[in-house]
Amino acid sequence: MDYQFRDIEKKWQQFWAENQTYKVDNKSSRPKYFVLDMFPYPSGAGLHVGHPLGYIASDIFARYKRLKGFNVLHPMGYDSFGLPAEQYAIQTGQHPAITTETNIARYREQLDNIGFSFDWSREVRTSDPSYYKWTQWIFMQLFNSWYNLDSDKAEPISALISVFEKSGNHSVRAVSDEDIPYFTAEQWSVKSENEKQEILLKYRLTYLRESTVNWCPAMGTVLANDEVKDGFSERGGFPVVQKKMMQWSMRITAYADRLLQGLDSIDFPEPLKEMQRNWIGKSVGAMVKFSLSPSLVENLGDADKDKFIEVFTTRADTIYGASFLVLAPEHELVTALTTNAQKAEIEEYILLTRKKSELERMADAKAVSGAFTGSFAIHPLSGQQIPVWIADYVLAGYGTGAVMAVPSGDQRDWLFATKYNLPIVAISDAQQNLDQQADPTKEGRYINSDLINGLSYQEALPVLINKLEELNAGKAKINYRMRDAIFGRQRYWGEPVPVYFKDGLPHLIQQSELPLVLPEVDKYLPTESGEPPLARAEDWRYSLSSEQGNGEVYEYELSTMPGWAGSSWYWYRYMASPEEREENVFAPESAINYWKSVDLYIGGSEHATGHLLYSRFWNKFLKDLGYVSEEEPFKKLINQGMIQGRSNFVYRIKDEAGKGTNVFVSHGLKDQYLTTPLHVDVNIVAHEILDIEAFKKSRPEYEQAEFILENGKYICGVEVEKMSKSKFNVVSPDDIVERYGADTLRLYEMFLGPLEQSKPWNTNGIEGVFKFLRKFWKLFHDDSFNFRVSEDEPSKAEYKALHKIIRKVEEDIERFSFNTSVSSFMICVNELTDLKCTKREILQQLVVVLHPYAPHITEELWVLLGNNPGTLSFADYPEFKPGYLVENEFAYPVSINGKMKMNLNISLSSESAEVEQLVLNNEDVKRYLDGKSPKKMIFVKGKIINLVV
Ligand code: ANZ
Repeated sequence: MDYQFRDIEKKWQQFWAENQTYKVDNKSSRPKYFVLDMFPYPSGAGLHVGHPLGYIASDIFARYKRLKGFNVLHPMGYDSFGLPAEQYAIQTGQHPAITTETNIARYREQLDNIGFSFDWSREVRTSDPSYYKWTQWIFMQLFNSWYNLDSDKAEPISALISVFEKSGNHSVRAVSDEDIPYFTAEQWSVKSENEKQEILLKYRLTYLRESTVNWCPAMGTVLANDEVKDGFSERGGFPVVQKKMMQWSMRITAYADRLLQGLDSIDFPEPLKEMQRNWIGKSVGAMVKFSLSPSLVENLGDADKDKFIEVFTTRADTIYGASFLVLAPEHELVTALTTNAQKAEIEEYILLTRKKSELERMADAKAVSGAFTGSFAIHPLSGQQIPVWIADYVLAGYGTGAVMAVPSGDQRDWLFATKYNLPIVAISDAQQNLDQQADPTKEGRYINSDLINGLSYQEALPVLINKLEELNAGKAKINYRMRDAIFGRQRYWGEPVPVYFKDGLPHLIQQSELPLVLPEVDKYLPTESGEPPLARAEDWRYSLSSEQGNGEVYEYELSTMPGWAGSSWYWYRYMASPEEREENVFAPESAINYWKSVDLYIGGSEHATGHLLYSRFWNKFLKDLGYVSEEEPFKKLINQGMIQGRSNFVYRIKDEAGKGTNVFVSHGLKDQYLTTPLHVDVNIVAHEILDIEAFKKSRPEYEQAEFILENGKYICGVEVEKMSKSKFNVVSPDDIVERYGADTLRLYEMFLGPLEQSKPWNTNGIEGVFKFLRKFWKLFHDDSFNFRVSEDEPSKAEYKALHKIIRKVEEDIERFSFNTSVSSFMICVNELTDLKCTKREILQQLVVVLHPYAPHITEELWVLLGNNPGTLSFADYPEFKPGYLVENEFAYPVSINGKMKMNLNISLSSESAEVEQLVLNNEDVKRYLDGKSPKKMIFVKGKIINLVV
């Protein structure tokens, strides 16, 4: 039979499902290997051909590893909490769980059609209570932990309480809030329970904090920075403002250094590591205190009297050039420092700042602006009074939210000083001309103070820091750009936070009460008073059990966890077999001990700093508590490129008034007219030629359309853009599978180019790949498509073709170079076709080599070859034998007196004497020599033979 891909693919997909072929065991004599894909959010649009690119690559790798004798865990699941299902719920009233369920069913069908070797028995859904029970459990562990800088790890909060009871908090070195007063053991012991809880909250790894957030009033929620674009929400385009709110936060900053160090031990793409390093943004500098001018202090209220302005600087060496201070407009001292005369100006500036996002504030480096508070501070070394300004280029959340401005050293400070006519002080002898800012200190020698005069940058820095420490006016300090991560959204479709409030303080529910299940609500919107949707749920309250209290009732937390919660640990959930799932996922003897970490992770680069940092953070935390064994969750990561859409255009002619007519001109002639390009559905264009009849039928208004053709055809324009519904360039994998089969789709997606590269989808070459599979099938069949193979011993050439591909595919897969294998398969099948190879010895091994790429056709042929019953998924990858590739004969060019006469095939193992015999006895050589006997023979092995007559 000819290649019947539809029947074959259906048959094998069914076989794998019925036999649970890819269900993996947590006990095996084989070495383990964990191949993970970034799990999808099941959106309503289904998969397009870009989505499976990474999944195909990881599936090839997983199948290959099985053939290489590994016990392979290759699971799939759904990141199923998220905004789109909730937006849809708001519009239609349909419960997001139902939308999610429908979308998952559609995803599953699409994934099944492509023949992935997933162990579906381990599927996860982050929105499932049995799953988010453990997300909530991790939240509880974080709440119950603090970060001890002495041991450099997270420890139980109970250990911290013991320290407080014994010796107060003087000796505690923790990553915590900064405003914790010192107390002794006695002081601790007399604190009320609530006072104690308040203090502990400042140490916990998840804690409540007032933070500035992107608040979208129309959506009633806080948005992440990457969900905001130019002051509007990315989804929906609603205005976004900055607002202060009490929020759950995660103390990821405690792990900043370990997140940096860990990068050196993992195999991630270098650009991605660099993005993480920048995101973490470690900077080594100093904190410097500027006290407030005495005249000002008199006017301050009691609470502010002992205050000073603290700045963070990486360039303490430039301190003698600090000629003014700049505070972020949100800085807590701004109100106190503003004089009556300056009040109006400052308030207006603060309002202006509120409309800008942080990104805009950083981007506006050239157009600096600000306002004077009217107050002065005192330079800690020179004792001079310097003015205090506010400006939006200073960010509230970084460092201390205040800078010492050094116009002679810093570009923005220089622009600011120039604009507002503030003093610019040279700090090094290299700075003669201060018309513009120039880095002064790298080569020059310092001036301005006996303390550092004549010193270089390297010499001055420690001297200044020592001096500041001595005066108690500063100290060395390492700062990180990274902030603690906000961990809450005023949304419905997310994990409830397992917390209730008593006297305004958060308390955890009992572990045995997990999961805290998401309640039903009448609408998915915030309440009229602006509370999150959970406030609508009836009886969303916690009652203490009888052992804990006497039935008092408390309010639950109303926000839910952010999108990244469920994905920050999901790979551990896959490690548990379905039988183990009821047990504690993180129990010491759990499957985590066996699988340990992910060996290969494939996914998109858009998760470089979000998901991949949060996951590394939670992993390190779980390691600290002894729940997991590895410091890093993912050993190796590959970012697959994006498959872009290839859009097609038609050109509608405009009339003189600029209105569109119903006449369309072909691409090559369009410049002769005034036209508007319109996207046209790529599915009615083949090789850039428009299917005119299909176009006319596509919309009623096109029914009467007229066309100006070139050479009788309408040629469309082409452009590469993001694949999206609105651009009519979406290609669904279902259509490709229906037309050519999954094996062709798999090979073709790999054939498109290197995995890591982005590339446009283009079906022009897909026929070639399909033909290749038919030709491969034909190798096993005679002209009437009867299956036949011969048991004869293969020829050397046949062996050579086989072993070339065995080696090539092995090398390619190990290097994740999947596209190069596909072209090698084509060459191999062409060679074997030319050789008319029908030998089982060759073809059976070739089937195994091709299997990871084209699993269905190879399974079918494996059975036809008589390997019954079963699957070749666990066969052995053929052993490469270099002997077959050694060229053991060489066509020596034979020259007589330097003139090339002919070629002679002689074994490469033959030595001079033997070669001489062969040459002199050769009939052709004899004829050339014409009876003469050569004086000598020059012989270079593997190169030439020259006879000197
Ligand atoms: C004086 C100075 C002189 C500075 C000089 C730089 C150059 P990184 O490396 O990114 O940590 N800075 C501090 N806090 C800031 C904030 N909240 N918003 C905006 N800028 C802030 O940069 C640290 C430097 O950025 C600090 O060192 C401070 O300016 C500024 F020739 O202090 B520098």
